[in-house]
Amino acid sequence: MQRLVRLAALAFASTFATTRPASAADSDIRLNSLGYLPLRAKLAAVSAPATTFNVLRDADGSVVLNGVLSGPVNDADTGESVLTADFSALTEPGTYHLEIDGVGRSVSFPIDPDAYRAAFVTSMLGFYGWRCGTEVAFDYGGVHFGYPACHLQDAHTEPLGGTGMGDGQGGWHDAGDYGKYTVNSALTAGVLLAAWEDYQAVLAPIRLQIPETGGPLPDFLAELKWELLWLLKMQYSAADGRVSHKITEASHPGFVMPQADTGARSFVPYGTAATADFVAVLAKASRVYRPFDAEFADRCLAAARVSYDFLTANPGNVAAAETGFIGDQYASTDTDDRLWASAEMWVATGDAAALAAFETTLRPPAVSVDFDWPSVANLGVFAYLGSARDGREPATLAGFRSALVGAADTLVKNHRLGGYGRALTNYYWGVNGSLARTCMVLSQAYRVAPNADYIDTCADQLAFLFGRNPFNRSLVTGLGLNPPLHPHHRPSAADGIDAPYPGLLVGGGWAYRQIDGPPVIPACTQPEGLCWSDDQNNYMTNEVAINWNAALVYALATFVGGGVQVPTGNGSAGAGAAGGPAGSAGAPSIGGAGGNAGASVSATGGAPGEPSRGSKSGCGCRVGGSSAGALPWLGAALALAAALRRKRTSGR
Ligand SMILES: [Ca+2]
Ligand SMILES: [Zn+2]
Repeated sequence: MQRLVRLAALAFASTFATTRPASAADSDIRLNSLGYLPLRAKLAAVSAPATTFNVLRDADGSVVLNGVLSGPVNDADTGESVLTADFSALTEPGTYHLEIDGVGRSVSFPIDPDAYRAAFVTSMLGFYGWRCGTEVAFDYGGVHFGYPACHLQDAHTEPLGGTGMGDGQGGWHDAGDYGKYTVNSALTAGVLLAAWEDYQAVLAPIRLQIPETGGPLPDFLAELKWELLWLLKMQYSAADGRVSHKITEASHPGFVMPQADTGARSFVPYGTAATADFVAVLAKASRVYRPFDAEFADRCLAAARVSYDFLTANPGNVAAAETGFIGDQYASTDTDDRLWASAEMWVATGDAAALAAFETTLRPPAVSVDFDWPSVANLGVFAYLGSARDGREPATLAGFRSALVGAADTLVKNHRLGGYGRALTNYYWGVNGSLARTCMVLSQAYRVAPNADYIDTCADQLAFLFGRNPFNRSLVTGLGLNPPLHPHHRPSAADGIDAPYPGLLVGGGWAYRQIDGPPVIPACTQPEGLCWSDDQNNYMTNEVAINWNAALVYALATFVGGGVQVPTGNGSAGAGAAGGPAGSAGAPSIGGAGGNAGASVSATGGAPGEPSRGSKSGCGCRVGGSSAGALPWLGAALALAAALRRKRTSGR
């Protein structure tokens, strides 16, 4: 009975999946519905008893690989007993599905050297669909989306001590709401700029469905410039480096289209975290845009310098005064933000004082496996490590390199613990974005120590987000198998179109408290890994946000064009892949030594300094490496900030 109900639901919902049709499939076989890259690990989760699996070619029904399921793992996050099918040895491009005696068949999936390009393009379209202050119009899946220019009233300057309106038009809406927040905007743009720095060779020629396509900038940078131009407007003036914390109304509007949201919006006073993030991202932008647009690069760097000078002259943390507005939105103490700013100013200019500020404030290990807007020090470390400049203190440089590799090793270890390959062992608001963001740590670590496990672990985070998860669903609108239909996103709800805006990653499950407001959603009482619902009112698990999408874009960019051309290593899951009659020629040997999927799962987490499994408080972001207590203030700040993030959206 349960099986029939689930199949019926799947058949209904799969009609909305646009990447390819999902044929009849058993929901107990969960895999990356976007497909797999020939050289990367290929794992599926099986949540029903079985012993062996077959991989069949769709075209002729032939068995191309068979293997023994590994496990089971008692997955503490879901309460499920989960087996793993490892078919990494299958590298021949084609369309396939799994069949498992006593369980059924999976959806069909491609093995394709460029399996994630379309998802990358659609995830960038998600940003276009967030644009503010301009007409938005695009087509996706045969549906037209869009709205006329919104929030042209941005914004009142009285909270800054001005009179009347200043120019705060443009940028992207932040999430499911229409606010524009400097701290989150800068983190988002910083991650996207990093994607460009790391993968520009493959991203540069990609055309996006935006008005600027074909112009002087690569489309990726054109979309991002829309946000950077808005950020520049958040600085008080060219002579006053303080940076406004946000533009919002006094409270969130209802579920209306953006052009119908005509309440008074204001610049909210500066905070030093917002000011430092502004410095960091504009210094970074000055480097990235210089080859294409020197005038814009100069403008970014000049603005960054004015605000950096303000910060060095005013070393104390100043929280934005949000009196009269929703309080504590993206509130974050500024230590990590100043670190990021110092690192980027040094990389952009060679400023020795900025380098000294970074090296004397942040000491190794201090690389987090898990970071988001409350904790941007990692971005400073990545900028520091990635620079070609001379002058770094050798022991500090070596220490950060070692810490970065240690953090990546922790992520690899984590992703082998549970049944679904998550590299993080904890849950909190927006953790889907953090799963994708682990790809930044893994990719940076790969540059220091080229270990194929790092790239495979990143790929497995995408697998989770696109179907190798307990829901057997894609968690990104408009993409993959049975994607979310009801995100907490005002335009998706108010536009009268059934399909939601595409390319948006939902926040994901965690043990949320009761959600106030009609209708009340009670606290989730299931295992935490199951606490997501595709419910517009469940903003704690089903909202969308620019910082999560930026992480998704980075993760997908890692594999556009196939990514690094190294084969997956041994021992990724321990499946006893039998020699398939076809498709496995030339594949690296797998299985045997080093199997991990059957390893015992600790319910309490690993060594000090690693995330504790099942943490239910705060962001759960911990400092990686060998010294757990290196930065006690950072953990406290992250927990506090994550708690405030909850406050940010409560009472909607
Ligand atoms: Ca901070
Ligand atoms: Zn708007």
